Amino acid sequence: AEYDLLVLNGLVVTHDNTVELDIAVKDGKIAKLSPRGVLNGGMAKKVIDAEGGMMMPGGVDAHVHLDEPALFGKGETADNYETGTRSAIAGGTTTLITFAPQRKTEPSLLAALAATHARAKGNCYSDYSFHLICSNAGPKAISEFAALRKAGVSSLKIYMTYEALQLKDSEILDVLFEARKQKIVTMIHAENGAIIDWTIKKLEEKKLFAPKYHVTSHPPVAEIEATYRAISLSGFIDVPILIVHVSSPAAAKHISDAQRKGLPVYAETCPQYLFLTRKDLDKPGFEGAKCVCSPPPREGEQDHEGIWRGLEDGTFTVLSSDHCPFLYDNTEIGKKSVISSEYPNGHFKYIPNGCPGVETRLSLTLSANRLQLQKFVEVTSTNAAKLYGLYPRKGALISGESDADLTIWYPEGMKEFELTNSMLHHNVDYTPYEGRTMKQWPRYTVLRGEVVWARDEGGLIGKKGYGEFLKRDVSSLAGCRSEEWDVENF
Ligand code: DUC
Ligand code: ZN
Ligand code: ZN
Ligand code: ZN
Repeated sequence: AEYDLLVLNGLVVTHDNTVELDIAVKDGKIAKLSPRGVLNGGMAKKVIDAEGGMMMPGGVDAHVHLDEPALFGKGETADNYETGTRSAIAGGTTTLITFAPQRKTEPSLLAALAATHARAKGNCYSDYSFHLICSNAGPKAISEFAALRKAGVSSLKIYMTYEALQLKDSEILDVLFEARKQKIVTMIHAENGAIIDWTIKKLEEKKLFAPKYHVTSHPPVAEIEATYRAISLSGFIDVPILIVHVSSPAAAKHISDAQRKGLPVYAETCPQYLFLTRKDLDKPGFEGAKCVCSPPPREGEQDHEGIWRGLEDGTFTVLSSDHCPFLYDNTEIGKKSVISSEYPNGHFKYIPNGCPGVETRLSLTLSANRLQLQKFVEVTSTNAAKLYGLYPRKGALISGESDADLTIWYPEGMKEFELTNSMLHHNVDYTPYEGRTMKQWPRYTVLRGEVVWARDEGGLIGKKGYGEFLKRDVSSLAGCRSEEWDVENF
């Protein structure tokens, strides 16, 4: 046969177009996009009839934690590379960029990269790539940025909070200065660690320990101040940054102001900041622990509205999951470790920070029916590929250039259903979105021409180990404003 796969009768939606086309796939690549009637079933080994459903470039989730140690206490994330990438493809996401964590006691970033490769290799259902988490920004780490680029890593994450990870402002400048030279995008967790620690002490003095006080202990000002400081430091060096997991509309305002001034400041938000609020943490007993993440869900609808607007108006470049899964009912790190005779209902500060969401990111957002479809593709796939140097191999459907990664949705009129954790493919004992009404779910996921998810025909049919490591190039979105930077000029 001329082609390996044809997908017929679908509505192709990319970040810049919505058009009825048929798709032909050959050797794992998009070979042709044709008007109806040109391609026919006889021309390929396999045919999918999309029956009018939307076909989009496979989801790219650029913020996922797999097989990582917890940030405080004992234990690690519930998902490893096998279960996390399995969950991704069942939710329509074909590429993950996960984190390779460097510990403070480990001076080398390359060592952290090698260790992460060993955890991922042969275990992945989806394609994958890594951001390095830099928590020890000493001379050794800084000297390795050039080698990271050669190894296909063009982004780093740094933290302004958490004792185990936090960098001082001078260390942040060291990172940004070398990132500028090596054309690396720096992702920043922008929360003021001192404000958080101080607030935790005040809550403890009043014996307020319930899960909902996690929200109180991470006030908007911690996020707003750190966001403005991160923008200031990156503006000083003139280097692109991305503020990760923005939850506060007031922090988003600092970001859009910086963008209006022409600074290369990018931002990310996540479904938890569109769908969860403090109320989700304010439940009887320990239940609220299921929605503890940092930054926390904010107060209410007006916050959600501000974040949706930021997606619509381009303040947010990407919508990632920040999938950071921990078991609820677990003795090492979950409920049983947090509840004690001293804290019979637990203590919020010992709850690991993070929610699962790699599988629900696309469906929840699409089901909300709020974003224009092309904008949805842009923020859930295309922009992540562009920002992190994977475009147009990923995030696009360009013949001869893009991998044949597709998320194919049900045609109009799919029966709504209630989400339950038992439907999901992660290794977590809950979803924060239990019981939500879903209006869509991927019917098929295709990765490099192979059908890896067919909801009505076997479900998960991809193979562990099929996922490949993706070497990334420089960002095609983000760059410095001027070629030269000299400390004398500032
Ligand atoms: N930061 C993340 O990126 N994920 C989960 C917890 C956190 O603080
Ligand atoms: Zn973070
Ligand atoms: Zn809402
Ligand atoms: Zn994260």
